[in-house]
Amino acid sequence: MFSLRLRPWLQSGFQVCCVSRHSAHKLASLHKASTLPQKKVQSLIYPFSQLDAYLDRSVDRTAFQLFHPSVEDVMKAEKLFCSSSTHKIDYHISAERMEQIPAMKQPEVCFIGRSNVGKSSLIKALFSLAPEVEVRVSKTPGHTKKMNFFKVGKSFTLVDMPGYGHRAPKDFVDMVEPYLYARKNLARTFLLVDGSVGLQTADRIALEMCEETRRPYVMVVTKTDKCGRGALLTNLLNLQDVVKTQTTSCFPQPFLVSSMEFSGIYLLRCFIAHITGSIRLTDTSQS
Ligand SMILES: Nc1nc2c(ncn2[C@@H]2O[C@H](COP(=O)(O)OP(=O)(O)O)[C@@H](O)[C@H]2O)c(=O)[nH]1
Ligand SMILES: [Mg+2]
Repeated sequence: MFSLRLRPWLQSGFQVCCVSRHSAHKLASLHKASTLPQKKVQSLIYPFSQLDAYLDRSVDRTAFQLFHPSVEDVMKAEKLFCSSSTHKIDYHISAERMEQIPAMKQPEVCFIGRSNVGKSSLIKALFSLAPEVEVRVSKTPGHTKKMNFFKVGKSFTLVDMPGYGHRAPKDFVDMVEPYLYARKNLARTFLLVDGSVGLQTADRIALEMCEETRRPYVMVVTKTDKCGRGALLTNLLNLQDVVKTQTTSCFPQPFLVSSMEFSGIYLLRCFIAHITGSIRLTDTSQS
């Protein structure tokens, strides 16, 4: 089913046009990735498809594929992540306190998670079609000490939050928590957990805090390239169980991403475009 839908789009010359002095990652655009074998392309777009075959038949797959846009929609969303003279993607401001952040009209999405979970790397991958946008990726935990705001044209703002946990609990209490409670235009929070180590105590605390705010949030499972399939599946099913039994504001579908291998990046772009009202999905049926 996938092949019938994917190939015509990828071969039709439908291209996302990005003009940049900096060179983009070779997988930044789905169109470029399409030169890879079909199965690989499918797992890059829909990472769950790669795990599906290894799950017991008794496991309910519905929650893993709630958001399953067509390739056409994924392509449409990709355009939004390209900078142009009329649609500038750029670093906007940094702030250490809520009072320092100006009110903004456009919807906002923020990325939270433990230090080193891969927040900045994920944002860098999302913005890889605009490689001139500077997103700092740290080698040492706790690098991001400020809330960093990035504007995506007039469509939405994306916020890289300071990490919590190791060496940075204060930043979290001082910045992240007040932001999650008070930010009016916050459309979605993305809570990142490291797929190679599974849910940690600090992740559970963040999850509880997200629940307390009662604002919609989504789990993103990072670094899916880093561990074996068995460990990833165990961590994913454990997380899924927690989401199902202990949350009310969490979107039931966890998003699987590898910023290193680019899997899940296209789907996440499409989800962000969708929930910020930046694109209208043409087809939400299974592809
Ligand atoms: N293998 C692998 N490593 C990653 C991935 N994403 C981030 N990393 C590494 O994890 C470390 C922390 O990443 P960073 O994005 O700075 O985390 P942050 O503190 O949450 O912003 C860096 O050394 C990254 O290179 C990924 O998808 N796969
Ligand atoms: Mg960071």
